[in-house]
Amino acid sequence: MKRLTAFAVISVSLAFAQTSPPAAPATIAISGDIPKPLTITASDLAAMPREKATVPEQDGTQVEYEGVTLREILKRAGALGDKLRGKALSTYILAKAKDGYQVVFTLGEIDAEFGNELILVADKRDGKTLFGYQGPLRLVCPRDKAGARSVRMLETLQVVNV
Ligand SMILES: Nc1nc2c(c(=O)[nH]1)N[C@H]1C(S)=C(S)[C@@H](COP(=O)(O)O)O[C@H]1N2
Ligand SMILES: [Mo]
Repeated sequence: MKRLTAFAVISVSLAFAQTSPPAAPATIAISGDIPKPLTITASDLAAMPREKATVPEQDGTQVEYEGVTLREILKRAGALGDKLRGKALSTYILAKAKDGYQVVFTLGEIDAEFGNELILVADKRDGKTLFGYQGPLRLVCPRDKAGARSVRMLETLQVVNV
C-alpha cells in the first residue's frame, strides 16, 4: 500500500514536470528607426485586423495559422506609410526570436505596392494558442518555399534604415 502511494506520488510529480511552464505573454517589441519604440500586446493583436494563412507542414499536412500581418504591425509602428519611396526602400526589418534565431525582411517586400508579401505574426495554429517552441508568437511566410524565415518564438522586430 505504502509502495503504491509512493508510486502514485512519483507518477503525479513526473506528470507535472512534463507539462510546460505557463506560456510567456504574447508581446512583440518594435524598435529602431521608427517614431517611437512600441510594444504590441496580446490584446492589441486580438483587436487588430486578423488574417489567416494555410501552409503545409513538412509532412504535407495543412495547418491554418491566424494572426496579424507584419504589414499592419509595421503600419502601427509608423514604419510603413502611404507611398514607399526613397530611404524607405533601403529599410529592413530584423526579426529576432527567444533562441537567438534571426532573419531579415525588407520594407519593400512587405509593402502592398511592391512585393505585397502577406507575412503573418501568428498567435494561433488551427484555432489554438501556439505552444512551447512555436510561440507564443511566430512568423508565417506562406509564399516562401522553405520554412526557414518563419521565425518561431518571435520576440522583437528592429527597423533599420541603412
Ligand atoms: N526561433 C526559431 N525559429 C525558427 C527556427 C529556429 O531554429 N529558431 N528554424 C526555422 C526553420 S529552419 C524551419 S524549417 C522552421 C520550422 O518550423 P515548423 O516547426 O513550423 O516546421 O522554423 C524556422 N523558424
Ligand atoms: Mo529549416
